Amino acid sequence: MSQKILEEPRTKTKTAVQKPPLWKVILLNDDFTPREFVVQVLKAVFRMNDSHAYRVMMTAHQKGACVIAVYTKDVAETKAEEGTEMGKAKGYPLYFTTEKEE
Ligand code: TYC
Repeated sequence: MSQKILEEPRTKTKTAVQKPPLWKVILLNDDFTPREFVVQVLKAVFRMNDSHAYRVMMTAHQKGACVIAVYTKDVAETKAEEGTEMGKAKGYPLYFTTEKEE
């Protein structure tokens, strides 16, 4: 009959679970993009409802910029590009940027 010998591992490995770093998407104000269009883009790209989109737009309008949300790097960059491109397609200087969250 075979017998299994159970041995304690001699070393223990601690595996630290790394959270992926998050990136902020930031909306920048400009003097030309119509407010209503900014709201439309926020709803389409960032899945915001009317009142949330309006509040974010007004914060950027009054303060110069507004953090919209945080995502993994790829998603943040893709969404920022999508929003910026929607403005560009209409000839507006609407601009979304990304920044690593510390
Ligand atoms: N400032 C713009 C206007 O007065 C509206 C606007 C708001 C544009 C927020 C960009 O991120 C922005 N028409």
